[in-house]
Amino acid sequence: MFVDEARIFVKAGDGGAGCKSFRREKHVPKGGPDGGDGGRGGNVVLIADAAKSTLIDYQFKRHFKATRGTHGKGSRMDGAVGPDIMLSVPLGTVVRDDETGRVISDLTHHGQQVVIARGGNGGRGNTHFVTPTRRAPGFAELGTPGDERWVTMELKLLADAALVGFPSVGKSSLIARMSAARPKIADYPFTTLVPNLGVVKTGDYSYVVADVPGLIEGASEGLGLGHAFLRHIERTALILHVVDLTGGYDGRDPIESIAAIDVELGAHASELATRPQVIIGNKVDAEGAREASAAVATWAEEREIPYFAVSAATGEGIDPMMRFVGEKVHELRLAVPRDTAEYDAVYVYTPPEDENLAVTKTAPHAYTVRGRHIERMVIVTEMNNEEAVSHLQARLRRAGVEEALHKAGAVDGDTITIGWVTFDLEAEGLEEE
Ligand SMILES: Nc1nc2c(ncn2[C@@H]2O[C@H](COP(=O)(O)OP(=O)(O)OP(=O)(O)O)[C@@H](O)[C@H]2O)c(=O)[nH]1
Ligand SMILES: [Mg+2]
Repeated sequence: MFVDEARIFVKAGDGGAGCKSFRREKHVPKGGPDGGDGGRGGNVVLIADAAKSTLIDYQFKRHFKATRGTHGKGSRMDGAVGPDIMLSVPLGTVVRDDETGRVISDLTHHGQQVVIARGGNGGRGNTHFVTPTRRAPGFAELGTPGDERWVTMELKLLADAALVGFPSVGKSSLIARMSAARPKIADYPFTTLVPNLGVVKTGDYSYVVADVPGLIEGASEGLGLGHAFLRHIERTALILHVVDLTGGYDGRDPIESIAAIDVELGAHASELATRPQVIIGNKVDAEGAREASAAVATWAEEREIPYFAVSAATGEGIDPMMRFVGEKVHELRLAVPRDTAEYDAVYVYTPPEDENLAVTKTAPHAYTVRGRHIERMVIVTEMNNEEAVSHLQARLRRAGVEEALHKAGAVDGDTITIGWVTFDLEAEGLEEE
């Protein structure tokens, strides 16, 4: 089966720590706070690149780690941001979060970007914690760690048009005529076992054509090579429906053949039944083919389906057909209601389950608090700094953590775990253990 797959581990850079520092001036023993912020860690970003055609780059090197942000310094000097790692992938790459199986993104447009691991935030310097009662904050925040995860990437064929039809009608011969692709061609059915892609250049346009293995009746139920190949047609805007004007390997009437293939397409997915088609009558050079072609032409005209009689063997009729397909593909591309903003904006993956505040009882008198923003408050706190810890307690209270704990049944003296820190629940708030 033609599935190009890769599984990689990505780790974004950690955020740098904020700085705790005070201005030094002549005659002023302790000036105001002036600690700069830590820099953000580098993201790991996937970028769709039309020049790439496989995921082969990710078969060998499978670990990608972005650099951390640097720490803030005194005199309000912020730390440097860690550079992003850009991983280019071919168009048609579908990325999944390994842990949940959730699709993170389907990269279909050149230049489209997805942040698959976010760099950690830089901690805020002590200048941020000034209040009327705390003129000289003796703490700053630590940075947060960058995301890390395994992702699976799968390349799903992405072509503008697919050559579809019974075996041996000449699909591979046609792609060889139309492009630089050189697939195997032979006079027995199922010569082609994996799809071939070819780039066609004609007139003002160029487009990608797929030569898909032959379909047979029952393909939509899995017969022959069935679903595997029908799946590839799902993603093409135009179907080049190839019919053998000589009747082909089973001597069938061309019009019956067209109808039989249409039944399979429609049975596989209803949207395939209405997908724009161009009918290509191939082998017009062969004996008796011109009469058959005239009949198909009339049939197609009645249904307002474009029809071209061609010969992959002699090249007859190929050029006008290629030009027509180029124009049609162009028209279809323009017709796609494309929210370009969707592709211009960089999508940042955030697993939704990370976001909400949730309390779970893990043992008698033991509770765990989850939720990205809550864990983050704890992560950025220097636990050996009393002032920082009391600031954390106030934040947790404001975020509703104590209320949620009491609702879940926690009582004073119970053990509470948030991130990697354990507290005791006390009347006056969470006390570090
Ligand atoms: N006379 C004639 N024969 C052709 C033409 N095009 C293809 N053939 C022959 O038809 C046979 C099948 O061609 P392929 O291109 O392998 O057909 P296919 O549709 O790719 O077949 P599968 O991969 O098995 O589905 C070969 O023997 C070709 O030489 C044509 O225009 N005229
Ligand atoms: Mg073939």
